[in-house]
Amino acid sequence: MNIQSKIQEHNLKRRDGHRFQLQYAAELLIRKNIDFQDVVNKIKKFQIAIPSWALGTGGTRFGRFPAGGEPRSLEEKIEDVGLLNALNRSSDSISLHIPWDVPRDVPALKQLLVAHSLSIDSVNSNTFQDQPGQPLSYKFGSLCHTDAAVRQQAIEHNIECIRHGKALDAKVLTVWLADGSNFPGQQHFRKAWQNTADALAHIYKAMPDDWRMLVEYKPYEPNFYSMVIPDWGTSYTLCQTIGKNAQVLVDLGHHLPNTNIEQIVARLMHFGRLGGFHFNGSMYSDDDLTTGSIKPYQLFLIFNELVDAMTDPTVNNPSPAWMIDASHNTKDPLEDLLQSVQNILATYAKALLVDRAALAAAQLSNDVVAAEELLRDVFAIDTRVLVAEAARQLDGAIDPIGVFREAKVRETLIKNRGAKGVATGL
Ligand SMILES: [Mn+2]
Repeated sequence: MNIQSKIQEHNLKRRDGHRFQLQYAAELLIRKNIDFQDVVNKIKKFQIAIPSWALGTGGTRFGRFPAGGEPRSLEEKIEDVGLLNALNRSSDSISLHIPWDVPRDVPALKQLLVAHSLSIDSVNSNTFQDQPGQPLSYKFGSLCHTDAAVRQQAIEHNIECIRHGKALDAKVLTVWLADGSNFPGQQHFRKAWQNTADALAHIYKAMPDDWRMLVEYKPYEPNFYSMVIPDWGTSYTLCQTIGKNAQVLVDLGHHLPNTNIEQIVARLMHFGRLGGFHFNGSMYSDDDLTTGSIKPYQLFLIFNELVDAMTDPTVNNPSPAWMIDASHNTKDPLEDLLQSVQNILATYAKALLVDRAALAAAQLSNDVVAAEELLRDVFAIDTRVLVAEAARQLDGAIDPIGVFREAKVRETLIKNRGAKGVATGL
């Protein structure tokens, strides 16, 4: 299938409707003294990594209903992300999970990445499962384990991840630990923290100087009494202990209900330690739904803080790594990812439209209503046309899901790969 000709054909069909909406948006921005093309250029630059594990159908512990045509190898995962990127021009990299995505033929993979204009963004270690043939079990933890031999095995696994990542020119190691306890008294909290800090420091030393280690937190699950890294504060203290290239990773689903995530984001950027972001949507906690599907206003408030810090020259925070971390058990995984990216970019675009000088003035004079109205006004603007225009200018699709369906992508994938395939690692 030649997706590029399908995109052109489709854009031509939608040209008039797109121009009509674009004209209105451009006029609106002129009235707000905002340079339209400047906003579009910023959207074009905002690239969101796709995780290899989100390309297949996810399951719950009750069941799994495959979409069919799922990628059976790392090569096929690269092809799927290449397709997404051709459609939306905003997903130019992939996050790998080791050992699910251990690269076999590195030169061939590199060629395939170049052919699809993709790169490897990060490698994610996995010490939350036992792998076949693994000598020691992670049942009672990995980097925090009471037994030094288990900790050593987990350290070596992370170093192996760095090795695979180096071979494919990645620059980020993401560490999420399932370590914790299920019952009171089970774990010595202070010793568990110290073991984890010492082990992370070991792994950090094995990392090249231009790499970053992202330390993810999560309040509960799979352990339900305590997690060793339950919150951003614990991640932050670990990162401070390890070194400047260790930074906190915020996963939107890794918070207790009603947590003020936008404030966490602001704090971390103020301290220069927001290293990365895992986008997803949630109703309760780690639901891994489509980004922006349940609480779009919260996503906007988060982006408002991100943009505020990113445009403030006094903030010294490295450019965060943007990634999706979601799972889809009812939607077509590729359509879900296209929706997620569109929601992320449209929300980012809204945050770019906030009048920061007026907001600062309203805050300074404690004009609560004026400050809130500045945000509400921008939130109500439909910015999807700006996202579509950014994609169009880069030869992507005005309506990526529309092309995906018109080109019968899923049907073709099922024909080529089979209906029952299960994406590796899932
Ligand atoms: Mn995550």
